[in-house]
Amino acid sequence: MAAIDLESRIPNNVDLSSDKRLQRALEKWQPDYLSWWQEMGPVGHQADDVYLRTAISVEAGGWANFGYVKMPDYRWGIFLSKQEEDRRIAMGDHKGRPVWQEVPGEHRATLRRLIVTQGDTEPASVEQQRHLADTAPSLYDMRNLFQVNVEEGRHLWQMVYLLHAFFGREGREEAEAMLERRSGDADKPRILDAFNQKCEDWLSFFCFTMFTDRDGKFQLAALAESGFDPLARSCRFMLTEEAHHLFVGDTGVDRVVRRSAQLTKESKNGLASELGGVDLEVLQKYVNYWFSYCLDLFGSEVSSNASEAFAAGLKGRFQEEKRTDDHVLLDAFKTIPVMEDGKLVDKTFPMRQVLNEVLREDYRDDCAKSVARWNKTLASEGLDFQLKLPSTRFHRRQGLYAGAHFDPEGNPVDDAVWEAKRDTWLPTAENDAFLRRIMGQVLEPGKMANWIAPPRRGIDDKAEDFEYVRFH
Ligand code: BYC
Ligand code: FE
Ligand code: FE
Repeated sequence: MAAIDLESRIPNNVDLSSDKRLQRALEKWQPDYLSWWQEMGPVGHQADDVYLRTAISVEAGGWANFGYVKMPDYRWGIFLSKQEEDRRIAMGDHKGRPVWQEVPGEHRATLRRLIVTQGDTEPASVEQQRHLADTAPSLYDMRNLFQVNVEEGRHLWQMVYLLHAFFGREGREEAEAMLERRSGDADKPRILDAFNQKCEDWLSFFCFTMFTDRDGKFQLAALAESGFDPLARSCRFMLTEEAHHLFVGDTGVDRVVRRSAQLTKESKNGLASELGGVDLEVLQKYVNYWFSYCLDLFGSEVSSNASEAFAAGLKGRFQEEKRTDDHVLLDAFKTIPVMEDGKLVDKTFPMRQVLNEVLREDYRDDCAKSVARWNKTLASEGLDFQLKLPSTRFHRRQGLYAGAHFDPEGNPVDDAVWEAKRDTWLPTAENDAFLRRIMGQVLEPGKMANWIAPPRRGIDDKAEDFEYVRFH
């Protein structure tokens, strides 16, 4: 593996200096990226010193290097995890053959589409989160927001490297287009729906990092199994950073849950909102909203795209190599309920056609573990309220269930029931407005907004009143 080159304009471990054409092309993209960051990155804090970690090596611990950095000076680099010797394709029609170090010609279009879709989500999330510092509940949280933002920026670099290095002129054009699309823009939206939704309050931010970044975990894990080795190695390293994003979301929701429980108990009528907190029923609605949008990110239950990507060895299942089946899946089947004449009827499909659903179920089970932890928090505060994940059929915009309405238990309901109930299942404009009212910015080191409990410990073991952001 190439040594880490931290001195060059683009820190990397891909031996960029030995490929002058590629290096020049990426150095040409770099100022465009930086202008995008200035224009669409965190608003109002580009000159502040933020206590950030920067990836400087792919060795254990080498990616957790802490220090004060102004965000535009963050060293966005390209890091691939170590090359595995004699690595073989783990699944599909080419199973057992050596992995590719170059793009296999016949799979070029499929691979490009996967990389572009992955890449597009990274800047999209930065755009969605750009105003959140204005209402940060503490310096600790503001710092975590910025950490997530700079790392999503680095994830874009990682995909842009692959496009530039392996896809020629088309790849360079795709890299430019990454900086032209805008989250929520009517004319040039981001590719996937959840990345065009507003994320303007901190409960939404925690749900986003809990549920949307978790889609990232599962998609990256599936691409980490890719037979296209540079993609697999990119995703493997990105996953190490992703763990912190998930921590921010999972513990963020948990802290809201704890505080809501406390305020519920203290209030006269058993409503946290009386004391400026988030009611647990309202919290449940945000869980419903973000979980359902994120389920859509897995694509349709029955998908020929997914089937082809698996057959070609480009995208595996979650932890493909740990599974004990044949990894070819030509003799495997899966039964899924489909809608027929307004009723759910079980239908059996060849396994390769329903791999999006297989990944979505693994994702759902992972989400359920966090919900169980939040419910433990509620119990430890003495409340018997329980949060629940809705059915994977609830409020879907993509796939088999998109055309019909379902209640959170997954039962089909007609339009009238849906209209009557939707405001009890999903956030309303009033809920959004209430969150905006209670969420004011808190800048004093060690202080925490009223609606959220403090974290268990600081970042990098810092004391509670550590100055995670120094303002200029
Ligand atoms: N919104 O066969 P189908 C992350 C389109 S998150 C809009 O059902 P397929 C991160 C689809 O593109 C991880 N459109 O789906 C998290 C297709 O369009 P075309 C991101 C959608 O292809 C937080 C058509 O519908 N990575 O990293 O099997 C912060 C039929 O598609 C949606 C990836 O997604 C949707 N939700 O699966 C920062 C990995 N769903 O081509 C970062 C790469 C589907 O017919 N992407 N469509 O025009 C993929 O593996 C696949 O493209 C998908 C879709 C899983 C997304
Ligand atoms: Fe990412
Ligand atoms: Fe992330």
